[in-house]
Amino acid sequence: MSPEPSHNPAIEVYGLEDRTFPPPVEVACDALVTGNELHEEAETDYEGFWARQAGDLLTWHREWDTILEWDLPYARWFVGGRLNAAENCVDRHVAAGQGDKVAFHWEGEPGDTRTLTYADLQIEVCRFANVLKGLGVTKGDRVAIYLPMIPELPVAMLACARLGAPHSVVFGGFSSESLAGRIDDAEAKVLVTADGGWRRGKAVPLKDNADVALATTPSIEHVVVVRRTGEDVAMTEGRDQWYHDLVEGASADCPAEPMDAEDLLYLLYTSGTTARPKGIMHTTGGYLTQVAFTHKYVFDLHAHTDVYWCAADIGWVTGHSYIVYGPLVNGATSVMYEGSPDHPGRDRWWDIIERYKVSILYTAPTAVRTFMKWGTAEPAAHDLSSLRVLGSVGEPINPEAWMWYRQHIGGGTCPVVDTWWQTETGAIMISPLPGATTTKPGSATFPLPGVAAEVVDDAGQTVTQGGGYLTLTRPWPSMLRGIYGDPERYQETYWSRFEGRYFAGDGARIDDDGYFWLLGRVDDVMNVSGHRVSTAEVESALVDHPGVAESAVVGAKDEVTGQAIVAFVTLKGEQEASDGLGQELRRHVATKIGPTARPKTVIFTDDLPKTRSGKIMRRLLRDVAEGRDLGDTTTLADPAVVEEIRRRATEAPSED
Ligand code: 7RM
Repeated sequence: MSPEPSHNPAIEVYGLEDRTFPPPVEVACDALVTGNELHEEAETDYEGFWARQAGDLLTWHREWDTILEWDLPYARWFVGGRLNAAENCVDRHVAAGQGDKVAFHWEGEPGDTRTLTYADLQIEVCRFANVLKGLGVTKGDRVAIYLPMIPELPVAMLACARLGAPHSVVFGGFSSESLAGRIDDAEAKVLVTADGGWRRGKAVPLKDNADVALATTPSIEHVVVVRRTGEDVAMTEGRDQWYHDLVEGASADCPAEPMDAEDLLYLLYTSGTTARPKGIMHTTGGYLTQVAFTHKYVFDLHAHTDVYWCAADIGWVTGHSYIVYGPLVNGATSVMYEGSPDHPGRDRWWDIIERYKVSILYTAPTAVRTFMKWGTAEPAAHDLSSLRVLGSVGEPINPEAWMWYRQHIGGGTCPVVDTWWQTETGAIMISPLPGATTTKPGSATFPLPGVAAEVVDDAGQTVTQGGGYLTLTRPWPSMLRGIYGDPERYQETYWSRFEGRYFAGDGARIDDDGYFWLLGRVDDVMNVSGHRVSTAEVESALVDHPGVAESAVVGAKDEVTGQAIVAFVTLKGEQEASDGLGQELRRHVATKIGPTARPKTVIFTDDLPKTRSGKIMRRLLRDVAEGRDLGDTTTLADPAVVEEIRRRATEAPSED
């Protein structure tokens, strides 16, 4: 345990992780970046640095006049420049002779497959763009997309981009109510959906859900329905049409609309502290520049040889930036998979990696921890030697999961890049570069070239060592341009807590070597007898115990200490919950971190409630914990608790 901090820090941090992993020779010898050159170039002139990336990575119809106009909190990048996103993702690769190159190796959950080359993609995108045009969609109109992970999803997004019609993709796991709210906020004119999608062998009834939503969405004039599952669906005369019928007669020739660099590319809704979700706005030139830059350098992309797989859903920003726009701008070959990781068996991912020889895998800590729970036999039974870089995103990745990922998926040699970013940042902001950065398990390491991040204390003073609030001190090309229809909320949410800084809502720590350690949302920081302890750190200590698969830690109101630490714990398959084990876990945390961080109560449960994007629903757990009489010891696997978690999780709105 490190000594108590001497001043009054925003977040106290005790845990120390001293393992380090320099870039492996096999990666470094051929890596795009092996030293500090990009960071140095960017620090000398960061606007010029981004302009060079914009010029190198994208094709422009007209060059920009000004790199950046910054009038806090409003940024305009590459002002006066004109380009089209679909053209950058598709046409220019075909024109450069790459038409036969595979853009997507797509695999459906039932095992059906489709291969889309860049030439195929061009035809599909143009045809569907003409379909949309025929339905009256013109530049500036919003199009809502509610599809499963099938090729028509990226095709529909790119068709919108081709016409300059911003898309609003709504994750297929969202309810009718969420869909309706998002359609109404954006006043979308057209909805693109499907009869359904496959998930764990079952057909998810997307069209049925959409029909419920459509009862309260007056702006929708047309609905286009992709046939995926073949289930019977109701088609409303005059409003609903089949995708395949429309596309059949459509021309494959559709000129791309030259867009202003600052024209809206898409809206993506993300939930905030209030019930009303925020329509995060992303524009064209800056967004594409930074997603292409980060996709190329963070994953050390060798576009001619790599097979890249981001296993997120396109309904989240990770899918927008790192399944669709980043990889396609870079002309990469990707895998895209429709379904769940345990269908038909728990080795589905490893089977996919082996068959397509995936070399770069990008996923979330929650997936890694699920695989840990399932054991090492499944990945060990497959040849995963094609992998060379592993990425993580979405939550803090605890050192044990990081080590497991590197060892059992990465064969003990692949660099792990822990990438910190948000829907609002549009692209990765803090991450190692696999050929250049010495990593530490659980640390996202350093801000990327061109990115300026600082940790500050409650008063907004810079913290150079220790814990505090993570802020961004300069505009960046892929930053959100606002919240759709609500400029005040934009200013208030992101730019008011610390003057002149963007506040991300996350806590972070900087260690003695200047490494950044993300500590999760500051709303998740607990206050125990005046000590501000991060939930992420206690969770990490718990998962470090060999019996623990996953944990979620919350601060519950406590008369004596203000808040008391309550740990919800799921155990690995072979472990039995017992009072003794509960005590052992409490001791384990006290030893790893310090007595302040010792959980008051440990509650064993089979499952943790998670959002659709895999983030733990701590607010819900806090309610469960606060509704109970917490003894000073552990609570055993209490069926009532488990029941309550389940009930509340089902009742909770299906927001992210
Ligand atoms: C990409 C994405 C954003 C929030 C963010 C953090 C958390 C994301 C990491 C992380 C620690 C990471 N967008 N987060 N990545 N925390 N380490 N590498 O997830 O808008 O859905 O969520 O996710 O709290 O603010 S998001």
